[in-house]
Amino acid sequence: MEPINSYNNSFDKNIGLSDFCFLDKIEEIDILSNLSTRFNRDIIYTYIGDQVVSINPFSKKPNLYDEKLLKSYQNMYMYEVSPHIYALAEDTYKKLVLSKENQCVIITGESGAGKTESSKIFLNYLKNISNDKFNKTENIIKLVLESNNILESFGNAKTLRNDNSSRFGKFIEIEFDGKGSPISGKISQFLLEKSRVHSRAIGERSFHIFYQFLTSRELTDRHQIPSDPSYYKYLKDSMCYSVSTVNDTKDFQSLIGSLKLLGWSEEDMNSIWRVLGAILLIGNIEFSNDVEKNNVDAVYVSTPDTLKKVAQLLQCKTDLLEKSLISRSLTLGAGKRQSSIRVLLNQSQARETRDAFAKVLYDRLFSSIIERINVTIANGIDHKCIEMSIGILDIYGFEIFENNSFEQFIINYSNEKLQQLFINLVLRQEQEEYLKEGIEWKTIDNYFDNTPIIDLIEGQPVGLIKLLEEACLIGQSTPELLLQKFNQFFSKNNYFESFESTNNFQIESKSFTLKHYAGDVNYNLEPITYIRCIKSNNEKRANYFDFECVKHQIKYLNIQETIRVRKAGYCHKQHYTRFLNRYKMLSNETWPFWNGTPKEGVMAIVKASQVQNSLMECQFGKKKLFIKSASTLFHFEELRTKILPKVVIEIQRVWRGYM
Ligand code: AD9
Ligand code: MG
Repeated sequence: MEPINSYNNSFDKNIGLSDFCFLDKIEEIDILSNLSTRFNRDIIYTYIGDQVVSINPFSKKPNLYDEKLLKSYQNMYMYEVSPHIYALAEDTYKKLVLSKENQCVIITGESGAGKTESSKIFLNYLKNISNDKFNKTENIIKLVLESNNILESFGNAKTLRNDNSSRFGKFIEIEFDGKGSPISGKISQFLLEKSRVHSRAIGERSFHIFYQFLTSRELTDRHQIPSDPSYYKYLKDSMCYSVSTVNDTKDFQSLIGSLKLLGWSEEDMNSIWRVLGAILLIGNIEFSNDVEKNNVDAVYVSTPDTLKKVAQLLQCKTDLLEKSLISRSLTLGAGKRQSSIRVLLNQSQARETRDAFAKVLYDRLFSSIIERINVTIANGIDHKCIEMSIGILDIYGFEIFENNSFEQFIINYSNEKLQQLFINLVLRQEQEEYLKEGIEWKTIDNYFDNTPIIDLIEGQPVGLIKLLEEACLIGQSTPELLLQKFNQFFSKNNYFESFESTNNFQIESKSFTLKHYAGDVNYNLEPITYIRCIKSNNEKRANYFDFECVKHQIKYLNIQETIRVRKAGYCHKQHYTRFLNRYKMLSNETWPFWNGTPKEGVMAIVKASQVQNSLMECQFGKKKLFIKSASTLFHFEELRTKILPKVVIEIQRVWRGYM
């Protein structure tokens, strides 16, 4: 492990450099070599200025997170300590308290890179510092971490890429009062992959909760449903029931503990189990053609016992449930002439309705659980007491499977948007600001810009989403027609390619490929502050650094260009007036009163503070001061902390003189 205070710019061949910005050459090989040197020494974190790059070791490193180490990050600055998510969490908290402005941490990386684990490590740090500072035993962050446990049971699943893959995006906000004490929290969820309830790739599982629930014989007996997962069609189809790295029995006990801690009673929990049991059994409902009634297309439920059991679990009438599965209502006319009729469904329509029903039930269950968690962690706090917040965004990572459907399209589109935000904030706007402020700067523009692919997806009036939306509204569209439309508009687009193929079973398949920033993905049209996380290998092998796999991620995450901008750029910028107000006591010229321009005042402060290498470290823009390294920023902060008691005494003396 790296010594805690090993943040320095001298190269140590054993542990590499703690900040990529210290690299002399920023070629891909230099980045990879630094990363692998550190990885082989069990050092998984490296800075790029104020960003943390984390590389997933796929093995537990308890020493890296023990309490003693955690405590050693408290009250330290990022530049004083070895790279860690704890350092970023401490820095984020410090910035929150100092600036009284909301902070946000965005965690990116592909599926299985370690985003969710990083978000928990970050929260764990905040939990501990707020415990120490505010002496609260049951603090709000502890409740948020418990809630996370619940959300992972209901929202995570084993995929081919990650045994505990988040199948939804979440934004966690910890809300603070003016003193920096966490008093409340909020969780927002996006894009739950609800189709996982009825279908998924072979070798993957549905959401963890189904398998966890079935481990409890007591509960399955109580609700009189089979406990064998293979009984349920929805679980059977993907042929995977257990995962070597997951202990469903233990996880279920831990889930019950979290539910109780967050205030769920036995009765509340029973309603969850009833809905879960119903969803599983809905998948076993089958339909037959109603030949007797001479209507060959119309269907009836051919598994009446299952239907009855589902109705019993959902506490609804069996005949109404059947009616809603085998028919749909159609509204005709408008205004006073409006009337509705029931249209009977054929077999495939009834099956689609059944699966949609299971999907919606699960989605509502998930949303209702989050709503309830939010009530608990809102802590009954009056909104007026909330002055600032730290937000942590953890969405599911970029995915490329053999079979990619609508879900992957949406997941990858979200990741493109995040990548665009990163490019805009860190690479584009940062450089534009230097130029606007008249700072000497040589533009770095050879980064991977993903604007063309985003334009292709969300373009107006024609983009893939727009055309997809139109096809859904028309209702009569087919994969063939949709692909024709896509081709009509995008056949010459460099980021789009379409395919029509026939497989061994003579089934024609329609698909298209998008050239995403993270790689090419073939989508099937047929129905079937950053913390940058890197996966060390694709096989989830412990402590194994796969050069090609890491190299690919370094490229598309724009790590090389980020280092260039961060290394040559400025870690901090502040409006002159704000800087002057905060640090005016550092110069006799500006303290206690300053009559010149804010820019001249700031120049006087910088001069009086004897910043080392001040010509390099501080650049004076038109409206703002630009500071090159974190250590210089903290130099001002340390001087201020030292001088502040004297200033307070002086103010008191002047005050007494007036009285
Ligand atoms: V996904 O987009 O939700 O599919 P994540 O969230 O990026 O993905 P996750 O945090 O779930 O990945 O990490 C995947 C697995 O890698 C975890 O279950 C751990 O077994 C392993 N992991 C991740 N980070 C660490 C770490 N810092 N130390 C040890 C880790 N193991
Ligand atoms: Mg995750």
